[in-house]
Parts: sequence; C-alpha cells; structure tokens
Amino acid sequence: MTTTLYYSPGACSLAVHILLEEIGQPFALTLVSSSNGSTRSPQHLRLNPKGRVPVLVHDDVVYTEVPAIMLHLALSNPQAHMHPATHEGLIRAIEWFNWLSGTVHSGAVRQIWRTEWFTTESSQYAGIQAKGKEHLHSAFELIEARLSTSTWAVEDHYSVVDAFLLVFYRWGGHRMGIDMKGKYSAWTALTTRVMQRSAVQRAIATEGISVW
Ligand SMILES: N[C@@H](CCC(=O)N[C@@H](CS)C(=O)NCC(=O)O)C(=O)O
Repeated sequence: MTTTLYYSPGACSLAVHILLEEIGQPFALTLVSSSNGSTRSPQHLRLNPKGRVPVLVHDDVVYTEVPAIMLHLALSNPQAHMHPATHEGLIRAIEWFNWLSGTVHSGAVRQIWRTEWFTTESSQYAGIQAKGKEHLHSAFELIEARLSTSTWAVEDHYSVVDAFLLVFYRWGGHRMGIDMKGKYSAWTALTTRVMQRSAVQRAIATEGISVW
C-alpha cells in the first residue's frame, strides 16, 4: 500500500498533510510549488488536469479536491477519530467544506491572490482584490461567530474541518497581515488547541512554515 501527497508548503494541501500525520500510516510527500507554476507543468497536469494541489495518490488511485481527499482519508481510517461520527456531523462537515473550499478559497482568496483568473484587464485588479478582501472579512466574521458557540467546528471533537480551518487562519495572519489574534478570539483559541497536537506540529515543521 502506498500513499503519496502532492503538496505545496502552506497551501490548502496542508490540511491533508495534517490528516495524514494524524492517521499515522506511512506516506510520501512530493513537492509541487503552487507559486512558481509547477502545478501547471505537463507532468503535474497528467496527474491532475485541474493543475492544482493537493493530489493524493493512494494505491495508484488519484484523488483531488481537499474536501473529497479529507473525507476519503478520515472515513477510511476511523481509528484516527478525524471523521464526523454521526450523520448530522457528516452533513455539517460537508457544509463547512463546500463553503470553505468554494466561496472562501475559490472565491474570496482567489480574487486576492489569483486576480488574473477573474479578468483579462489588469486595470480591474484593484477593484476585484478590494471586493475579495470584503468577502474574506465577512467569511472570517462568520467563522468566528460559529466558533464562539462551540469548541470544535463539528461535533464535540477535533476533526477534519478543524485542520482545514487552520490553513485559512494561517493565510489570514501570515499571508494577508490580518490581526487574527486581536480580531478572532474564538478562532485563535481553536487554532491554539489544534497547534498543540504533535501531528500538526510535524506537518508544519516538515513544510518549513509557521502559523503564528
Ligand atoms: N478546489 C481545490 C482548490 C485547490 C487549489 O486551488 N490549490 C492551490 C493551492 S492552495 C493551487 O494548487 N494553486 C495553483 C494554481 O492555481 O496554479 C481543492 O479543494 O483542492
């Protein structure tokens, strides 16, 4: 049995990397930088025609898209307790994943970082980025409100969604200069709990990144 994660340091693939560390089975990492165009190389496009990371190859089967990979790994490794345990929990996890991956990542974050995706006119970049920041701010407020009433994102335990939320928290603070600690206390408390896990620390150290 072989498992390989194609990742880029600090990208959304970090959530899958954390989950693989939590599961604790052997896996290999292949670096495909999302910032230098490697995700668009012919070799990577053969693996994932969408030209993105993460890609998980598990026994020669290729999986793409963070939500699908996360739920596949978590549900097939129940001993790691990273999956939602109930039907309601699973639906809530999908609800989180769809919104985070779609509206927040492919919408707001992409507007800010990959503005060329939305227009052929560079003169329009500033307006698109400003709107992206507005959408991101509303999304982060919603995340904070949701986390203010519960210890974990889904059910009453650490799960796949908490690992994915760490990626956005880091992007907000590290990559976008938002005062995450000052503005989002419940989300900061969740991040602190997640960061205490040795699996999370290992993934972060291996990727050579920091969260705070
Ligand atoms: N919807 C995809 C998004 C994947 C994605 O956008 N990954 C980024 C890194 S966070 C990437 O590979 N970007 C490279 C590019 O856009 O060329 C998922 O959930 O996996």
